[in-house]
Amino acid sequence: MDFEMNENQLMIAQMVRDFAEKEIRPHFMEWDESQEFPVHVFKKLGELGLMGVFIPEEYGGSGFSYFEYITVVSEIAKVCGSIGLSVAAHNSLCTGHIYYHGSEEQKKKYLPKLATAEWIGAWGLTETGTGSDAGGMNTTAVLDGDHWVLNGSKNFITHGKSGDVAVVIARTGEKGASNGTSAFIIEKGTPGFSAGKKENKMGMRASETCELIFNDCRIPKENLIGVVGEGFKQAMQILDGGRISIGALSLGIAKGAYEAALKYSKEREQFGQPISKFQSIAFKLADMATEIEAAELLLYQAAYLKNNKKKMTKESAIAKYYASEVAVRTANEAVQIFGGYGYTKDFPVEKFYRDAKLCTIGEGTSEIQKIVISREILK
Ligand code: COS
Repeated sequence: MDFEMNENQLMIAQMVRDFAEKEIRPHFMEWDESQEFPVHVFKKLGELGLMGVFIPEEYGGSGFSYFEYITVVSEIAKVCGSIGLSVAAHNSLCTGHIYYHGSEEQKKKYLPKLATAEWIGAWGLTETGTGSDAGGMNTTAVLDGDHWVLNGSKNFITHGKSGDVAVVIARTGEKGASNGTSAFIIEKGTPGFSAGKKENKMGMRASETCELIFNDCRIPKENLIGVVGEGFKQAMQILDGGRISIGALSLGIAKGAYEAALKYSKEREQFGQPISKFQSIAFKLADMATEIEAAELLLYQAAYLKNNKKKMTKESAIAKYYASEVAVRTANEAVQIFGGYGYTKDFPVEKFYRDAKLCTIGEGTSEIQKIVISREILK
């Protein structure tokens, strides 16, 4: 395996860095404070082809591999985790679900709009009572003539309010049965479909998280994705890929925190010398650098398998589990290196610290990743 970034990745990394410096860095704290979801930023990212990173050009996307996808998400997250999270959720979940499991008609109808960010996508699996136990969902979809009728609600949905279209998994069969759920496409404005409470979060505050409510929501029969009963398995496959992007998000946050701490440690003087000269600080930096490089290699391993259409359930879970825990550890040590200043909002590390925590929870907690990994090992 080639460990160098390919030419495309180098070009994309530079493009994303330039974009993030100009369009994100000047505003990210303001969006964080006010919990504003800056839709206009995603429209611009769409113009750059970053909202349909792995969607083929024939459907309006960039047609890149997962290597480029890791570059996009991690470079954005080095500046702002919230924007990185929304890019990851839009690409992997809603857009990815329609691309990997939708019919040709559905792909032609929705992907060009999603890949260009004309439409923002949401994806609904989780419910109030079913987070880790995703298969136990209570939202139902019942066939009535030419329509499916949905009732229930989905929780913690990225772009739940601002999303123009959502892919939603609902119960169509027996509760607990692995073939008891199906996936549907639901457009904003459909009668009976609305957004509920917006969450007030610790971190990732500029990435909108909202409830979806279905009240006798009737959608055309053809909005079913794939066949009846496939919803849970489709969702698991989508999460296999999505976990690579959350790993990339974690990697970006860890790199952002590490780079800030490295720079500060060389500038900040105590006892007559830069604090980087003290072994206690230098060793923290050594640990951070080691773990970041290990996380990156794990991510590229999972991406390599995904690019080659090989099963990567275990590898993506390992990469996501490790990278997200590294993000939390690295951000924690970065705050420590900044000392009192790290605890203020004048420096970026407190935000990396708050944002990083989501990565060990979203798209499957670290504990769920360990279930996935151990089941794969013990099969
Ligand atoms: N790819 C394809 N199929 C998969 C799969 C995968 N990665 N993982 C599971 N399946 C299949 C299984 O093979 C099984 O099929 P059969 O019944 O035909 O044998 C079926 O799905 C049920 O799988 P399993 O028995 O493992 O389901 P569990 O209810 O035990 O759940 C976990 C498994 C815990 C792994 C799953 O519920 C999960 O990932 N939970 C976390 C959800 C999550 O990440 N939510 C965050 C969303 S934020 S966007």
